[in-house]
Amino acid sequence: DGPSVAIVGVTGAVGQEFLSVLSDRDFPYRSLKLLASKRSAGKKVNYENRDYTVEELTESSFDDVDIALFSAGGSISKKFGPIAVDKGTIVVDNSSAFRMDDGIPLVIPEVNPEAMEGIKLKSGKGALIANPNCSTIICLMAATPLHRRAKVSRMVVSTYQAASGAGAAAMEELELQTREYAFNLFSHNAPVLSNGYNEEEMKLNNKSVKVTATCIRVPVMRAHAESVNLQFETPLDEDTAREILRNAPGVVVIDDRAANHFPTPLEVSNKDDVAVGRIRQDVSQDGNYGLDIFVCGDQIRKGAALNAVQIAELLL
Ligand code: 11C
Repeated sequence: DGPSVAIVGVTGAVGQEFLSVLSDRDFPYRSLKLLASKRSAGKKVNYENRDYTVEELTESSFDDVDIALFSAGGSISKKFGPIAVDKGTIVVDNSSAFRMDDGIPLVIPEVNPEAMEGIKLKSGKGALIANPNCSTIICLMAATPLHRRAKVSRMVVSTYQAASGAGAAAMEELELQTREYAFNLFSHNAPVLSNGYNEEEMKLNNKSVKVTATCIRVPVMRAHAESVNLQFETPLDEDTAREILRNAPGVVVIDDRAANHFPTPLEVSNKDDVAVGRIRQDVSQDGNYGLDIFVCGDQIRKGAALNAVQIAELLL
């Protein structure tokens, strides 16, 4: 009969995608609660042939909720995440609110499912699990299988990010202002910090691998693209890397040099898999210690909703 599930922020771009992904993957649930701000409360939603009314998120929303998928922004997560946990709910949070907190697992199921050890449904104990930033998920889906073989010591990442990362309103704006956007791109809208990097670029940072990133917003609807330069501790040639990526779960290789066919944001939009191509030896590095790859992934799906639902599936 499955767990009782709540979606917090159901009217947003990721909230809506939670519903599609749960349905596509036949996620078993006993009951479903759709939560949003007061403004959206009362809206009717038909989902899997049942009528639901969106309810206002309040402190008593989590009585009898086993799993809550949150995507309503960091401040809502900070306030209501701990309230839900106190009620015994397992929260999968898509915001940046808890990602850097010690003791809160930050999980990509293909990368580190073991981080969730000890978190159990129906144990009576609530828990928080953080969903990583979308650019990070998409990058690591490709970089981790290579890291397992040859240990990445440094990464240079340049992103080309879709409007969806800035929410449903930004997607609408892109649609309305296509002429303006179509001939332009701009530095990511996240605040710029005193070191000159913006917050999105710093989110790609990690203690064990040196990372420098430049994040750019491009006039694309819902899939991010990333150029990633990898430096390895032990040699890795491009044919081996291609083979490793062909066998990596959640990854497809599109790397047809003869046809000049490589990953594009449009090709991965609404798809679950992250696509990798342009796999080549970095000629600026001696030996086989460097590779360049180009990665594309649907921002709302693997970058947000799908990853969160996969985390929830690990609990079943
Ligand atoms: C973007 N990656 O494309 C952001 C959106 O840390 O989860 C998601 C922000 C985050 O703008």
